Amino acid sequence: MALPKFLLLCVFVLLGCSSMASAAIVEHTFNVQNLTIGRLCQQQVITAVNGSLPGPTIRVSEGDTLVVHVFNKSPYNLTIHWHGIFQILSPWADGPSMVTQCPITPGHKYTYRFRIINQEGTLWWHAHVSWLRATVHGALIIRPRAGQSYPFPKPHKEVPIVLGEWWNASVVDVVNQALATGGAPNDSVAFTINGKPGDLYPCSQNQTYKLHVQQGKTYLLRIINAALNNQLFFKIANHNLTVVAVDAAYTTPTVTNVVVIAPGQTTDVLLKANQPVGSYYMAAHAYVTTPNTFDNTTTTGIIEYEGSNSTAAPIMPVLPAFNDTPTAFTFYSNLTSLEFCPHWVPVPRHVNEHMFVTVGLSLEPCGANATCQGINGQRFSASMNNQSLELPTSLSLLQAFYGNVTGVYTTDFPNNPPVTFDFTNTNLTNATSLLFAPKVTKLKKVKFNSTVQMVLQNTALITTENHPMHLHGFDFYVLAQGFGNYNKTRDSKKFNLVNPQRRNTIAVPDGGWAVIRFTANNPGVWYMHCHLDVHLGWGLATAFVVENGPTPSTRLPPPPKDLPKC
Ligand SMILES: *[C@@H]1O[C@H](CO)[C@@H](O)[C@H](O)[C@H]1NC(C)=O
Ligand SMILES: *[C@@H]1O[C@H](CO)[C@@H](O)[C@H](O)[C@H]1NC(C)=O
Ligand SMILES: *[C@@H]1O[C@H](CO)[C@@H](O)[C@H](O)[C@H]1NC(C)=O
Ligand SMILES: *[C@@H]1O[C@H](CO)[C@@H](O)[C@H](O)[C@H]1NC(C)=O
Ligand SMILES: *[C@@H]1O[C@H](CO)[C@@H](O)[C@H](O)[C@H]1NC(C)=O
Ligand SMILES: *[C@@H]1O[C@H](CO)[C@@H](O)[C@H](O)[C@H]1NC(C)=O
Ligand SMILES: *[C@@H]1O[C@H](CO)[C@@H](O)[C@H](O)[C@H]1NC(C)=O
Ligand SMILES: *[C@@H]1O[C@H](CO)[C@@H](O)[C@H](O)[C@H]1NC(C)=O
Ligand SMILES: *[C@@H]1O[C@H](CO)[C@@H](O)[C@H](O)[C@H]1NC(C)=O
Ligand SMILES: *[C@@H]1O[C@H](CO)[C@@H](O)[C@H](O)[C@H]1NC(C)=O
Ligand SMILES: *[C@@H]1O[C@H](CO)[C@@H](O)[C@H](O)[C@H]1NC(C)=O
Ligand SMILES: *[C@@H]1O[C@H](CO)[C@@H](O)[C@H](O)[C@H]1NC(C)=O
Ligand SMILES: [Cu+2]
Repeated sequence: MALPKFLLLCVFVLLGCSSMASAAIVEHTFNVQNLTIGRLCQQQVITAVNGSLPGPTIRVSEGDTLVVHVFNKSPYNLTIHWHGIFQILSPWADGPSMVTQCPITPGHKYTYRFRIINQEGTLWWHAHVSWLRATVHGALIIRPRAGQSYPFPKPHKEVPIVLGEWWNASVVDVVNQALATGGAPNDSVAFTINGKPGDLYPCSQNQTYKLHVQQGKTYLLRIINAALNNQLFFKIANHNLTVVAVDAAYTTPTVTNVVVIAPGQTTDVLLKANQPVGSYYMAAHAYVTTPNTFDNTTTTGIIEYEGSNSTAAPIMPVLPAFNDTPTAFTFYSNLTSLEFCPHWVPVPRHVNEHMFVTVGLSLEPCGANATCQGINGQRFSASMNNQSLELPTSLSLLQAFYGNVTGVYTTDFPNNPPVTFDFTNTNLTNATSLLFAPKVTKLKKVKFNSTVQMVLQNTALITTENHPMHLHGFDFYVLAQGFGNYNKTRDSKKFNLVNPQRRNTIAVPDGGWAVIRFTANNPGVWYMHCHLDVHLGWGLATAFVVENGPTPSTRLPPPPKDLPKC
């Protein structure tokens, strides 16, 4: 890509003198309730917000305060997470069930209230209990505050592209059945673009997302992967895309013809309508490397140029093979952050906490009366450093931290795995002595403002797999990533300490590793977990307990009066 050199740094414009415009309070009401919708030749009852799938798009400007009144009129316990929001001194609004709050029980309400500062771009909101986020989700778009602009030419239009995953069943039933049997849950039957499967699926001709474009104009697509359990390749026939941001952090503009996106991640791309007038498919299917069965279907939407013959068949892109790890790795590893943009911060140089954390699948011993349909007659589990997280049931972790309540969690999450072995050697896939992970509630406690570096190392236990690891409350820098076992001497030389990509969710390479670094400058309890819901439910998670700082403005505030009780 032959971009002028200056474009590789942040170039932004201050327009006029209106940058002092006062921050607004943006208020929404979420009615969360049953919605019956027709998909794939049948009627299905789903849980949805305000009667739509995806739910409402929230638009704010950086500096605004967002207030969302959530009325749970669904039959399920519910919480909402504001994925990627820093929640500075507002951890009570973060949302993961039993981590920062007890769930909102059916018939009750809770108001999430928080200020959005020092971040802009595409984020999203979703349910954070059971598998409800499959249908309870939507875009959360943070624009630059008044008087500021994007570090790229203003697009003609901005379009959220929410990628989802569909079951012809209640998703709560699907996960509950898996948890009851100890086996893997049923695969989904479709992927969706803005709630619609697209015309490759039966009965879906009129359920195909369509984007009308004008030749010569540029569109900002804000792509969100809201799928539960699958990373996705996304492509538009005959068009290149320019990546300008990921996870609400600007990137060096990078031209690509394919996007790979993991659940939890967002990718902002510029689409230039520079092709002959016509219709072009956008399409997505899974990026999967495990030997298991998976949803191998393809979702489509249509880019239709003004003046095109809409009865002609759109041109279809050729998606990478499902297991095309080289393409995924090239895309993921080539991104860098755009230096000196608004909200950009230099990489912290001094590390206080060095952690080496294995991530992967595990087993839970088959209990006396349990059904055990995992492998080897046991139950599936998943773990970090061989600890499989079990959430409390009577008090959230954050309430326990705030109230000094003992017996809810311990702070002995280990900085290293209990055994060092050849982590990615597939000969050890079935090594019984390494497979079983205890069910515990071990968290990692860190001092306020300390800098944490974590090597995330995938294991080959049961199977290697690309796990998208998400951290609540903070963005981290991704210093390096690679395949095989991380080697400190060799791989620390590869660290990008100048302009590494900044994210809240990192897809740790299949059978490989990634090194992340962040400064824990916000007190609270911050969940860290795999964003494949199947693995989250199996315990691939822990949390950081970030202690209070020295001043009133660095201490955890009391909970809001309406915080749900267990
Ligand atoms: C919502 O849907 C569930 C599952 O189909 C059903 O059990 C429940 O009765 C419905 N609730 C309402 C209020 O319609
Ligand atoms: C969509 O198509 C189906 C048949 O495939 C039809 O039953 C349904 O009424 C159509 N819906 C709309 C909104 O046109
Ligand atoms: C896409 O980018 C590649 C590499 O820069 C270039 O060779 C190709 O012509 C571009 N395609 C379109 C449709 O612009
Ligand atoms: C990596 O990104 C840069 C722009 O930052 C681009 O010039 C280069 O072609 C990309 N390389 C690959 C292999 O995609
Ligand atoms: C998807 O999987 C099914 C069943 O395993 C198989 O019959 C079908 O050919 C596969 N489709 C694609 C596109 O790979
Ligand atoms: C539109 O496309 C259809 C199918 O390819 C063709 O039959 C028809 O003549 C076209 N109409 C125009 C106005 O080009
Ligand atoms: C297994 O079932 C028996 C009979 O219902 C019961 O007495 C026993 O407590 C159960 N054991 C466990 C571990 O649940
Ligand atoms: C928790 O303990 C800290 C330090 O001992 C103390 O300052 C704080 O007041 C206690 N909080 C509660 C709610 O008891
Ligand atoms: C796996 O085991 C086979 C046979 O025991 C051996 O030849 C091979 O070198 C092993 N692979 C690794 C990566 O250790
Ligand atoms: C591990 O065990 C499973 C059966 O439990 C078997 O299918 C698989 O081939 C084994 N894998 C290796 C690498 O030995
Ligand atoms: C956090 O640490 C940095 C240096 O690492 C320091 O500049 C900053 O003032 C500290 N912040 C607070 C609130 O203590
Ligand atoms: C819903 O939440 C309440 C309050 O925490 C809890 O008692 C109940 O067991 C939960 N129900 C389910 C199905 O998890
Ligand atoms: Cu995972």
